[in-house]
Amino acid sequence: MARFVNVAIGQLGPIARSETRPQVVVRLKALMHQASAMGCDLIVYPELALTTFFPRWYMAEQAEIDSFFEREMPGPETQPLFDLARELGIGFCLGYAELSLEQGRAHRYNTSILVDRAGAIVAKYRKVHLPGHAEHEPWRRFQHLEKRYFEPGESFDVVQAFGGVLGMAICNDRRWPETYRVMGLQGVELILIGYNTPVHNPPAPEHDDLSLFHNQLVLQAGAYQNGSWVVGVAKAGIEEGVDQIGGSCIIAPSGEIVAACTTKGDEIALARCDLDLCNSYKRTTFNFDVHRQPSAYGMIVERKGVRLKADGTLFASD
Ligand code: CDT
Repeated sequence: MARFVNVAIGQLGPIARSETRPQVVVRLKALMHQASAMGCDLIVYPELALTTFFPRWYMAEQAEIDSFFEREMPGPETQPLFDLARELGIGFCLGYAELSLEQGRAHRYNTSILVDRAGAIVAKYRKVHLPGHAEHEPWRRFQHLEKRYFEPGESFDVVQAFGGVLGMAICNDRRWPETYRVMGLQGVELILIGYNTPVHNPPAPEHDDLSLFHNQLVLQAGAYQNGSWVVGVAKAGIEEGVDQIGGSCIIAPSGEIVAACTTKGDEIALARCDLDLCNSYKRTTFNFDVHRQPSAYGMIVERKGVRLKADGTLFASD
């Protein structure tokens, strides 16, 4: 029996700092209604979808920082989204800032959850690759303080849901081949990735003109090299003076873009994802059991950064 998942991109335009959770949830619900009316099984929202992208500001007061975090999920302000999902029978993937109390200690993560058609959370992912910096750097036009405000997550797990094997990643994770491969090794068939990507990266302004290209490049490569569907969803547009890329799209296991948003505002785009299209890639070119050579890949996990030989010319082998 064919395994189709009708997936909607739930792209968001900018969220102002003054916008409240209930106001944002109204926007998320409007997109969910559209997705449901178009027969979708699942809608994917961006990273940190309940507030503005707050790591762009240095904040000294913990109480102010914590005002951007959710202490419970669902909480009173997000419950209406879960209720609508259950009523419409549609699943969703949502990014938010998570404040979790573990053995009396507060931990803060950049998190995504996967919610099934019954409104139950079936998977949670905490962002592993936190970009940016940990200290205030006033020379930048805007900050990127994810390393200050979040702890990194620890794993890329997958879950059986929506008739297939699903995984999540968040924004900067999509630039790293390890993200996709760890899930690929668990048989992932559909990877959901929300993002907030400024056009301008202060330490590397020479990349600015390439920001949309790099987005597509990594999403397409990750899909093809692991024989998986990939869904990339932006929070786009000029948010508090910072221009963020759009470019939300759905990539087939062939690496082809099959659906894409065309604006930088709240917008839906859809694809009928046949999970069985993964099979020919997973069984042939990327049959990992047959073709991978893990004994040649030791450095991937043994080494974090580049090390040169003493003469500085060749990579060391140990
Ligand atoms: N949110 C996020 O991870 N954004 C980063 C910006 C990189 S520049 C510090 C990204 O990789 O898109």
